[in-house]
Amino acid sequence: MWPGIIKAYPEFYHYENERHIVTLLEGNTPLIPAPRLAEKINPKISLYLKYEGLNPTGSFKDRGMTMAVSRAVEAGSGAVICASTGNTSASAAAYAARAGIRAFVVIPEGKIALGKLAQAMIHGAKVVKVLGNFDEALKVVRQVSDDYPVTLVNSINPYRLEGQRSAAFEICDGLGEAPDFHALPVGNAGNITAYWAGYKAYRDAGKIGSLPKMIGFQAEGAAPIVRGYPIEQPETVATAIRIGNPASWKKAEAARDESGGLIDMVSDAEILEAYRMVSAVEGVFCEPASAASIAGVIKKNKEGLFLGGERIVCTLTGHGLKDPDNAINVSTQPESCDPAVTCEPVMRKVLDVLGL
Ligand code: AN7
Repeated sequence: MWPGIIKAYPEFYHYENERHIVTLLEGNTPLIPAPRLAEKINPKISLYLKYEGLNPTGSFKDRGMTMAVSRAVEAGSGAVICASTGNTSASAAAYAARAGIRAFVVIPEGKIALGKLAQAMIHGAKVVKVLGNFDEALKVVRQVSDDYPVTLVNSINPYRLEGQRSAAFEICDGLGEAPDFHALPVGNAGNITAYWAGYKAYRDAGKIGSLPKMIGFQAEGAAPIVRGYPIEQPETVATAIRIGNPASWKKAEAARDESGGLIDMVSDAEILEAYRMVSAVEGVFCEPASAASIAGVIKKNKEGLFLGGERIVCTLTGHGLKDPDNAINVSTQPESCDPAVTCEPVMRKVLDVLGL
């Protein structure tokens, strides 16, 4: 049985006492080949989707949270706190519940997807909405965790990124080597940092011979790294990455530069198009922020970055069910009909769509 990332990778995760491990058996997510999507983008590339939406709380955050909450429990902490655009709070709430400790989550009012809010609430976290954005929420929780006995579990907690490295390990295990390119969305910039650290650790352990180029994508309205200055009022439909001053800014730039990669931005329209396309063409439902990785690959392909023959992994960071509102908004709306009166509208639809 898969034991969760800490026990699955004993070479990379040390623990003193097994009883302190808090796990929901996160990790071991599928690396799904995406040939139909590749066909549409560029038939000469091989595309894989690391579907992180299949983690226990529906996002990659669980890989970091098992580490951060385990260490908090080990240190005798009775509470965790985080600021969040949604997924961190869902994960922190679930792992705190699992550990039997308290969770406090601070979220930007009105700007988090419905599923994520539901998760934090049902797991019993104390939720505070701030009339501000993620960056302001992060300032608040840093202050509170400095002054009171609550453990900060945002990605400035180093255990978070240590845990998130495990996704890179799994990809290398699956492919038998590192991919040529690794594409992912960039918000607070922790995940791109963690993946890069993971690939390097795997290479240093002799498990892979080469390293990927890291290609990260921000949303145009929330692209501080691309523009080179913090964004005071970040805006994007991809609320998960609506972040104007990323905590791991410098580390993400280091990952970009050391790997020979890039960090670019994609528009909301490009994000939503990729979001719809991967759902419709591959049957893989991710949240809008996750689709920034695919939108980025599409953009870079148009610019001629891929010569053919490359293996490209896109991390799909969160499950589409987190954000039902956006899914409904970008889709064709269903028609109504009263079967007691006539089945004609349904028949007409079938004939129409199948071209009969
Ligand atoms: C689906 O939950 O920052 O660049 O507070 O939820 O490591 O921040 C979420 C980020 C990408 C960006 N995709 O990752 C939070 C939070 C999804 C996310 C990101 C997030 P980072």
